Amino acid sequence: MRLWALAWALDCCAMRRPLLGTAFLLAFAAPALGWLGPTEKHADLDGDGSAETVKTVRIPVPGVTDQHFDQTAVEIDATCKGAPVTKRIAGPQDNLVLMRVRNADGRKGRQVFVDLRSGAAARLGEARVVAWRHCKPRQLFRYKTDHHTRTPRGGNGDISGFQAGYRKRKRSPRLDVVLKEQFLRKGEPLCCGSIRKTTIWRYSAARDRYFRLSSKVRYGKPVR
Ligand SMILES: [Ca+2]
Repeated sequence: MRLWALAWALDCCAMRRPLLGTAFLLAFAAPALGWLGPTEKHADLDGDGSAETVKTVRIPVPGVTDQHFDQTAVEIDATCKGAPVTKRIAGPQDNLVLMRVRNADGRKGRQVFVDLRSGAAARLGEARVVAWRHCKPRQLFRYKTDHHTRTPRGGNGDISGFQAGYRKRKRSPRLDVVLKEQFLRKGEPLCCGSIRKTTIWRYSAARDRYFRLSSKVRYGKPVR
């Protein structure tokens, strides 16, 4: 069984296990409970020799006093022309699942990969690859489940989950993004969409962003 097929099998029906491949690194969602505390990373994002900071920030939910329900956004702190600059690059969602800083586009510096989730089972949310160019964030890849890719034939238009992660390319320093979405058939429980769509996104230097390279749909046995 291929790794991602195993991942899908484990992902079904709220069975979630961490799984990490060397050539195929995927983000696996943990249950979303709200704000989980600060996360911070330091890396040279624009390749100018000095480090920027990527951090989570707490976003209060209006009208809700319990801080555990506060949401999470991701920001970059940098120094530009001697002055501090802070820019939001992702969120808010309930919490952060994964934040990495890697070189994905082959240019100088590193990009921020984030996976943020919302909802009781953390099935929905967003994933992004964000570069820092000339003191501004640039969204190289942006996926939100409320703007999912086109529903495959037989789907009811809703998704029950997604996974996003990098995949190495042969003979290239650049990383592809692999997006796996689980679409629901009519009548299927919200946990377990049986239509699985895998979309490969590839970085284009000319466009300075990821573009959709290919999609593949697999129809599993309907869940009843
Ligand atoms: Ca820098």
